[in-house]
Amino acid sequence: MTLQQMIDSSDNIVFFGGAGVSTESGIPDYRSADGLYNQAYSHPPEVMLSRDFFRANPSEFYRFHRDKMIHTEAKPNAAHIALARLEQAGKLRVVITQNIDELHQQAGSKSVIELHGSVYKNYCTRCGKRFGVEAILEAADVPYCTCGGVIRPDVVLYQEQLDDAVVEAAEGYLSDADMLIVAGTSLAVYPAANLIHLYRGDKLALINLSETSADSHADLIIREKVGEVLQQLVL
Ligand code: CNA
Repeated sequence: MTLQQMIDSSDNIVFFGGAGVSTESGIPDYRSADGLYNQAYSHPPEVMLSRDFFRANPSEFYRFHRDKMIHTEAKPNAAHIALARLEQAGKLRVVITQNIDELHQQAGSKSVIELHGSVYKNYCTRCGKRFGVEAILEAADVPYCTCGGVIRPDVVLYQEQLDDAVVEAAEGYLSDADMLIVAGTSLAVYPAANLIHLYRGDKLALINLSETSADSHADLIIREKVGEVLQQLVL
């Protein structure tokens, strides 16, 4: 079956994506050749974006976070737009994303599960007050709340657990799906990557430029750019 045929015969599709969905919007992923793992930093991203590092070196954490994780100029690309259309057409139930950039919502997707949170949501670690991304961008160094507490992004840092309710919602969609599209993710970050194994159907389409650990489970593998692939779909 082609991707088009799989989609034509489905009406309960789940899309599971990662940083590769946003590279065509100009946001680097982690593990591609020009991804963040291959740029010179004092530590790899999983150290800089860990809870211990945030607590010990908040200033350095925020330098990296502002520089590499916040992309307010980025616009949704063909992949985000095609997925929003698939949802409007009644075919796609949910986008489950590891991304923290809100580009799916910007493209018009209503049903989005953010496994790792969003850089646009932030809160005070002392009083809980909520802040937008401006509080982070406008601060010269570590952003502080008026109560004196450090503000942190509402993203799941390395060494932190995913939110139970968020995971349960993703699990429900994946176990019910009649088709699963996995795209733009190396499937190297756990526990998120394990979730796709809850899908039990026979239409698992994998769109990824490089190999993943789920290739042997896939019913269809497309090694092309996800935006270019999805924009060719006829809905
Ligand atoms: P990753 O490990 O960097 O893997 C990305 C995968 O996408 C690689 O296998 C690439 O080959 C592939 N890829 C890159 N561009 C494309 C493309 N145009 N079409 C198809 N495939 C492509 O990223 P994961 O998402 O798997 O890792 C999970 C981390 C990365 C999550 O915790 C994210 O929060 C984090 N992250 C998010 C963003 C973002 O929000 N845009 C950016 C960078 C990292």
